[in-house]
Amino acid sequence: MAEGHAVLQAQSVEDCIIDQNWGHYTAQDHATWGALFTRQTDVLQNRACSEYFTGLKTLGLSADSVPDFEIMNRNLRAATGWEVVAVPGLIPSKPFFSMLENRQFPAGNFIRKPEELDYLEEPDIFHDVFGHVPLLTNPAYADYMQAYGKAGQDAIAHKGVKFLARLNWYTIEFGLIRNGDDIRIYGAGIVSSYGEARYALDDPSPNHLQFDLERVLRTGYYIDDFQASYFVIDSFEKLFEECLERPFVPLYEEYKTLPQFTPFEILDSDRVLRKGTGEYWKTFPQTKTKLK
Ligand code: HBI
Ligand code: FE
Repeated sequence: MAEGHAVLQAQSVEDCIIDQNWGHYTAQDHATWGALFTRQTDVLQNRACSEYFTGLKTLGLSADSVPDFEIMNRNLRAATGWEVVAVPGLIPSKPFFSMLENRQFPAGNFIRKPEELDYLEEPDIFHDVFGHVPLLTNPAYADYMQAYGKAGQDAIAHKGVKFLARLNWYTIEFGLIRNGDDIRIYGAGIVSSYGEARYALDDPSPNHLQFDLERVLRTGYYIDDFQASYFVIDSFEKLFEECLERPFVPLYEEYKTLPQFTPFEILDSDRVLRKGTGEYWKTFPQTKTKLK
């Protein structure tokens, strides 16, 4: 997800894409991938949604080494026509959204250092590929991501990127989904985080609220700490119907004039699936960033 600072300034898609050059990864890089992969697949047991594990298998990812996009893309293209392309890091929103609209997912080409195992500012290949790509094998989620890219172009034209970034944050990055009677993780930011994968479901502190498009578009977020509230969708099909089968632009105009919400509050209009204790944010209000 984009909240880093070193954004490449290239505006065209071609100028953002680089060769992955799989041969450049060192033994340490492969070992870091393996350590993260092993730890995360273990902590995600009974926490990540079944669609995620299906995607991991379809892609053929393993702890053995950093994935080679050439090989991984054969499976991904066959599943939903998506492909992963390598980028040096965060890229401007315009080429980013264009890529998504063309079923191209930009993945950071670098992997974190062993001392950064638990948190890093900028999305690396582990966050992008382990976190985001498995669900791109799911047809409904793949459609959602492409429609999100398309909506991004309109958002740039109508100064609505702030709202769309919230939809990205509370679904693609930190979304929860029903799996039968259980609530499971699908957001890449949680899937790729050892701490948040446990906190989001096991810790009594966060609220679990039924996803609602207007509520999400009007709810800010902090980029540098765990969420105070998570939004739960019923399915990727329903997420797509609820969000992207209607024009967004009028919503931006309307919501700009209305009060925005914080992730701490619960509104009378909220469908509360689990009211949290809020304990985490009482004792650890460590956010150094402003509400987005
Ligand atoms: N660049 N590489 C990369 N990855 C992202 O997730 C990303 C980005 N640039 C912009 C961006 N995300 C945001 O503008 C959107 O998520 C709103
Ligand atoms: Fe991300």
